Amino acid sequence: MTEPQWLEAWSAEEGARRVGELFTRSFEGSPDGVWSAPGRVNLIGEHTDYNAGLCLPTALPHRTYVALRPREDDRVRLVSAQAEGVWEISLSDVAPGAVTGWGAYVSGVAWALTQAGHKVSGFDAAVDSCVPFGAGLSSSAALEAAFAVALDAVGGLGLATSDAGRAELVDATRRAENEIAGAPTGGLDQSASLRCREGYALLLDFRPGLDPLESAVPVPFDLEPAGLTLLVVDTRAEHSHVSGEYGARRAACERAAGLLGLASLREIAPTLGGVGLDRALAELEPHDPDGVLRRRVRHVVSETDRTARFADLVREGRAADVGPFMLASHASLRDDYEVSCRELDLVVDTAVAAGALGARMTGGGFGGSAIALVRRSDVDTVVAAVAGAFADAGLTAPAFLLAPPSAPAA
Ligand code: GAF
Repeated sequence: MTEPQWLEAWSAEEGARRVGELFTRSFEGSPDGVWSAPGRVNLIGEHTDYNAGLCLPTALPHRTYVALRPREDDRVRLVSAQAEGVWEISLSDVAPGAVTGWGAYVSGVAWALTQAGHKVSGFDAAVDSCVPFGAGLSSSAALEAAFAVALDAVGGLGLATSDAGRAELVDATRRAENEIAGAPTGGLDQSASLRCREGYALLLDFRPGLDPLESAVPVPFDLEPAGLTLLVVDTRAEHSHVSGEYGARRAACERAAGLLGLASLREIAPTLGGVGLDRALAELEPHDPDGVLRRRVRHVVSETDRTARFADLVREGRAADVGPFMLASHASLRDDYEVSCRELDLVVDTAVAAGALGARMTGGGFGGSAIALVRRSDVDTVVAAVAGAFADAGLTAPAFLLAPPSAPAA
């Protein structure tokens, strides 16, 4: 069998060298600076962000790098090591529905900052990334967040220097993705890329109106003392959130909340003293002949509960005990939310059979990546078992990453 493929993160120096050279080859002169932002893994709390629920991501060591120089006019010119040619637009032409291609994620950030009242000029920029693309590890959010901190710095906006300011940058990057790139995502990925901290997971609470201290609470996440590690498996089954399935899940949740007369499904959470789950499911029954709405609701409500309990265990230094919550999350996403796929299920089943303490899909699903909590001494065994299972099933070979909780956009 061929050797398993590991995706290593670049050092900051390598990332800066790559985009610096690409900038100089593509545009005259040098960039004003280099900025970068990480992809993320979500430990638990999936499809809860757009339901005002809880999520618990960490930032990856894998980052997207941007070398940028502002311009006098409002022209944007972009090159990427991952794309052909120069992507160009004038900022005055950026509007919902008017932009196509990967530059939508970038020009959308400039547009959203302008909408929020900031002055943003045009720019030339070069991009390169070691965040695997289309792998459910937030390569889009890493791109948006790297540009958010770059435009913040060259425009002297001063937002990236405080967590409250970073929360504003999250809003801008989320609007870029929703309104300009057209992906109806919920803000988890942008929050993780801009607000996570090295050595910590971030307990995100998406109830509207919370102040920054309440909406993102860092939770120390150090697996070393327990002899554990977090293994990420990129299944190579590509996914996209611009496609209809993600939007359909979101629409079903909004419909269920509307039928129940609630602002969001979070109000069902037992811990908030809102309506109980059983009562909500009974109320939905007459509107839900095939049971789909009730399954979606059951996932969302139980997932926020699992996330709170997972975070409590981590706070108590009991990360070795979170495995059952990971497995329950995966089962709920597979059976009730129906966003898993054959490749993700194969990783989870194989990793657990080979000794992982827990495993689950991470991110939006329909492809992408899974995570496994593994004793350090078992990593090679689990990796070999997963690679072998993919080969036996005739699937494209997966790739593997290690995910120590890393630093945010800077
Ligand atoms: C994707 C989305 F971008 C997030 O907003 C979130 O909904 C996630 O899927 C599922 O938890 O990553």
